[in-house]
Amino acid sequence: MVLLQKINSSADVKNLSREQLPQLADELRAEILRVVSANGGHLSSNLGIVELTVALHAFLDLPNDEIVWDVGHQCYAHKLLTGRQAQFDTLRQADGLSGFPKPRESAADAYVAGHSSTSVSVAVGISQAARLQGQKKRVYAVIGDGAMSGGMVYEAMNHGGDLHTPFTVILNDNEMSIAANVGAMSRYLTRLRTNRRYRRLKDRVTKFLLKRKQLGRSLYYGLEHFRDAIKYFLVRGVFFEEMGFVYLGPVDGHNIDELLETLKLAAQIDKPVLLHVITQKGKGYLPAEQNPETFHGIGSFDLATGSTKPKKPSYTDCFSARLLQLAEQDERIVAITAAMPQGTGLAAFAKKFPKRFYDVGIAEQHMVTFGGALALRGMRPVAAVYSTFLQRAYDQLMQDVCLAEAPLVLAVDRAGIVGEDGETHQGLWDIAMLRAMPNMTLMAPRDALTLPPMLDFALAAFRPVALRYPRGEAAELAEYPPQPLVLGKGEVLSQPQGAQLALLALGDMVAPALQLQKLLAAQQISAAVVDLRFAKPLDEDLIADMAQQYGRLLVMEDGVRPGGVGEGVLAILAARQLSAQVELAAFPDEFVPQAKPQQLFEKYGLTAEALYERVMQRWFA
Ligand SMILES: Cc1ncc(C[n+]2csc(CCOP(=O)(O)OP(=O)(O)O)c2C)c(N)n1
Repeated sequence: MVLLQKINSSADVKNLSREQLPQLADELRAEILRVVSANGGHLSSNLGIVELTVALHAFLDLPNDEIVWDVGHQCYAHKLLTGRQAQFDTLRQADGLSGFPKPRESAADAYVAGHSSTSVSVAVGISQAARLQGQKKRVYAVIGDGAMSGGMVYEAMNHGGDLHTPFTVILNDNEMSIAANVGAMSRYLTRLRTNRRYRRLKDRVTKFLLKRKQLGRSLYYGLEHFRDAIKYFLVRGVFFEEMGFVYLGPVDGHNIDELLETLKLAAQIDKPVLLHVITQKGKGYLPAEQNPETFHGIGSFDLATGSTKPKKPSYTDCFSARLLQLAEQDERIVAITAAMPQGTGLAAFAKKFPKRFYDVGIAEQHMVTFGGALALRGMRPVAAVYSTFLQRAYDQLMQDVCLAEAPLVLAVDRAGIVGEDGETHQGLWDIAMLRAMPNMTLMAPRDALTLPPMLDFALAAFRPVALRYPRGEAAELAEYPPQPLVLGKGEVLSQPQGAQLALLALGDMVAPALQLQKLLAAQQISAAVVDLRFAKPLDEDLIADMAQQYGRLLVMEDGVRPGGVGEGVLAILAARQLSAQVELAAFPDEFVPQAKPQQLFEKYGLTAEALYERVMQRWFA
């Protein structure tokens, strides 16, 4: 790391000669590979954007100018160039460097990011603030072609293009979202990219017209193509131009000289600019180049071979397998993802039933309303989405699903603690969010065995139903096989004679509740255990019964306390004027930082051991 170790800020990058910049890029790549192979992280996106990051640091007047990274998962090289090399080994670990931009971590990070398609709005906001305060600065939103499938980008371009204040959108086009990119905009970008094809097409059509004099259908189509070819040849980026942006590019995003020239040109333009940069995801590491999707976000892996550790079956796998079985039996079943076919377990469905599978792009709002309409016209849509990204679609869920009474099934994956991706990715708000919605049903399986019957139930319920389950390995509580489901009814798993308290747990918290029961039993304290199964509607009668029988309730959930099932239990007791002592085991009203899931359960006192201490202290000291 001859050059990299001398770099503390972009001023140091500017001190390098142009000839040294490619070497700096190589060193950055090596460092990213070293740390991501150990810690896991967003590899492919970071490898692909190294030269662009170097060029930005070599050219911009940072930190006066500002870079807004969309999603932010591609900011590793930026972190390494802005005084964070010494901490880079702590990437994505507890108390370590975040895998995303974080202004609290460094002033070089312009804005928080993690959720897609916000960068243009942020750039418009920052550039307008500068204008209003009489400051001179240029703001650069760096956004991927995948993130360009998110609707917010067009709201922001519609607004920002009309304001005329100069700022630059750098479109980092690698033809990939996490999976292959989808949609009309993606096709349009391909047309811009393959501009040379149009030139050839124009030549071909001209020859065709000259050689053949006969008229008819083929000539008609020939003329159509000819007109398109001319249009795209002459007015590149016409869409962006119409939105008020000067379109520059496409530029080779791995050629630093070319990037620097174009950045210079862009900075001279006194209008919003869209600079189209072509990159390769995973660039420079063969396994990632060959398989950019697997290496998009990855756990630790063997650097020499690119191989990862085999994973144990997850809740996602369970969901995926059951949905396939159900779809074989019912042709009305349709699966929808917002750009995450692999992560949500829908890739197998897509392969088997391509006609009944939709990847809508990074468009959770559209996904929900689209799913609602499918559902109300006789299809059985299942939209699989990570809890954190479902937040995007709050209003669509409320209006276009719950109010519309659309029987959409939501498979809410990565619900609860997500871990190393940190604050932006924890799935801690879906319970509170969905519990507030009339007509919604929210269920949570306790293990791999109870997930399939819940999915069956959800599809048969003919109402809006969400099924939430966490990231990672699924518990398997073979001692407690699934019991028939009844809407809004919990299940008493264990009710020993003379129990002194009841543990009411939701979903993945049932396993620790059973563990806690054992820890208490070792002290001759016997506890009943209830799997709530439904977070909405809550089983009011069962909860009231438990309160009356035992007088002490511990409510366990892996979501935030405000609006959670614990508060729901308190509301039921208040409404029925029952007095019981209630302990709420939930995440507090705060953003939960990055760490391994187990570390976070320990930190927030939500392991069986920590709850044992809490129960003993409060009730049995
Ligand atoms: C609202 C939202 N939905 C889904 C995601 C998950 N996600 C993270 S990165 C990504 C793909 C981004 O593709 P692109 O913008 O092209 O960047 P690249 O990784 O290809 O550089 C997706 C879908 C997200 N971050 N935010």
